[in-house]
Amino acid sequence: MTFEDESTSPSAAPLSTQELCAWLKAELDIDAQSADEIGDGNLNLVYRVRTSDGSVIVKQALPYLRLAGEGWPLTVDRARIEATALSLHNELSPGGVPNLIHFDADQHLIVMEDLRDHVIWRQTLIDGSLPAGMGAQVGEITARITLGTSDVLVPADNRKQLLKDFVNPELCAISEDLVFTSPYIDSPSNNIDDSSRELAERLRRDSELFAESKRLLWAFKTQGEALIHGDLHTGSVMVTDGDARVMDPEFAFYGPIGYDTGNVLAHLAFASTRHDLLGNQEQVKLITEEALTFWEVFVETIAELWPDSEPWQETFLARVLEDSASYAATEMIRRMVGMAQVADIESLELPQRYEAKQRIGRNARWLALGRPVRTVEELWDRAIHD
Ligand code: SR1
Ligand code: MG
Repeated sequence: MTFEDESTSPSAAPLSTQELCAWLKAELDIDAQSADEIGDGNLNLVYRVRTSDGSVIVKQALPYLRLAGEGWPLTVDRARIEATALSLHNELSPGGVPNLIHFDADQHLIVMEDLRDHVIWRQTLIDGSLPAGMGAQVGEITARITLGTSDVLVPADNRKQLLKDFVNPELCAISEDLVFTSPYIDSPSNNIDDSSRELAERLRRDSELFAESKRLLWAFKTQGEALIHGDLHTGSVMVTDGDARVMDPEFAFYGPIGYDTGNVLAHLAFASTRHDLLGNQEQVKLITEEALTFWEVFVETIAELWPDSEPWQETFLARVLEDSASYAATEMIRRMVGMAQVADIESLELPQRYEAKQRIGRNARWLALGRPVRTVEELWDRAIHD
């Protein structure tokens, strides 16, 4: 399903909760009784709306970044991208994402299923309540939505239409800047404190790493392999016993598949590093299992979907694995010194927070500049090395 963004003058004002309930009743015949803003993301407002028989989630995109306010304008087209991606992801990986109930192009509102029994995967990784098997599910979903939108499985004219539908320049520009550029320069968007100052200064002098990051930026901009999620971290996944759902695909665009897989592995490495520094070896073991099965099931699912007429599956997987190492590295670095840091590390006290950032910085450099990885075990060992 595709959606047109028909609006001409995006509203800068959030709907009040009363206006939102009235709108849901009038437009969608949803018996909305009350609404609370529950979002803690960087981009949008998110409401839980109680109805007579349950609840729904409503996400509103305003023409600026929630994190920064009106001083950082941002296209509301991100709501169309997210709704279109959710709908397509649900076709490619049924039950792998929240159900889309409605998209409104005028209000830039997405109404979707409320996953009330689920919690953010990152939270469970931090507090040790991690349900088993989530890595495997995310591996399968990632394989289905990437290979399923790639030229390997989609006829050329359909794929070209998808490429057009998912041109996402403003959100890509955020990643191009925050992931591949700012961490290596003295940028006002960086977030440096006593735990990261040394690392940030070292990064600014590291011309070899900067050159590699620039090479990866070029690949990020030019390798339109598949419709990738574009922000696939452990905060973009909701989990409960036996069920994982990938959400928030507003950064989706045609890019390198290894960007998604590398992001998942980087964020699992954050959680593992946290627990290692806190002496929770049992958690390190569980997270390692999640990381390795994420990749294993990603590979199995690719093998299951791969057509016999394409005799280069091994080359494809070797390339995605190498790219995963590279993009895990850029993600590890940007979350240590750049904007939008991660609770896995930020909630550590000093000196562990300092040690975590030093370690993650070293490991990222090894992932990016060491000889190419050949196995996921090798990738993971480098990502969590102490
Ligand atoms: C300016 S938005 C900051 C970050 O939040 C999103 O989750 C993306 O990771 C983005 O880079
Ligand atoms: Mg997000």
